[in-house]
Amino acid sequence: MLVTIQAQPYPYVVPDSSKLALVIMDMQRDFLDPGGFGDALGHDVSRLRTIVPTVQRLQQAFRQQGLTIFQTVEGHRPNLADCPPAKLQRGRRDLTIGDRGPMGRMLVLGEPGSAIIPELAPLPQETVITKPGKGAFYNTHLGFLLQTYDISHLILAGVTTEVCVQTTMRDANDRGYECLLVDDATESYVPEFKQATLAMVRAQGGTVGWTATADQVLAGLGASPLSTTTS
Ligand code: TIU
Repeated sequence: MLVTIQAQPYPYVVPDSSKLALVIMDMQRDFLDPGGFGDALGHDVSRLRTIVPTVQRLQQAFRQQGLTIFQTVEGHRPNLADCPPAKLQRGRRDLTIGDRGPMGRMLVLGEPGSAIIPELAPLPQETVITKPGKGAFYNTHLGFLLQTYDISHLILAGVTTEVCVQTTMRDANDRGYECLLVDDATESYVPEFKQATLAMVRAQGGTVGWTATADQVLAGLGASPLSTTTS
């Protein structure tokens, strides 16, 4: 099915919906819940919760149409062998990666804080990419899986807009993927960083890709913009 989404800076056209994937980034407790990594960085994590219903609507629409969904989680092995010292030492806070907080060791895979929030829990057949960096391609299988499934168009959602989402979108763009960032399904701890990222993405005729609202994406998919979720 041809998909046309009324996006900025101009319509986003997907030749066939089978080539499209939704990439939901890092909606994990470490970033969204009090006591996690985002909190330890000194942020008000409640800001990020506001997008959950919108991300759920996208997730539900992709599921209903049988389209591909990837989720990502930022986290490291328990021995932190995949966490470069430069990343470990960054932040200069009391608590850092690997330290024990109320949700277990921060940004360590398998700990409670590394879990995707229950509202967006993946189905068993959906792929979760664990990643040691900010971008979803670095040291992961994402590129391999996108090639395997012949995906060329990525719809991005999740957190944080200017860190993991933007890094991934720029990297995907350089790799030849056509990327659209859903502006009300991504959020930042710093509102102006989100707005700046959206503006940068669509500047220069879409130098990194497109932006659109979730309603515009759902309308393009032929899904009801008003569809709600029961979970
Ligand atoms: N997922 C993601 O964006 N990781 C971060 O570390 N974000 C910050 O905003 N620090």
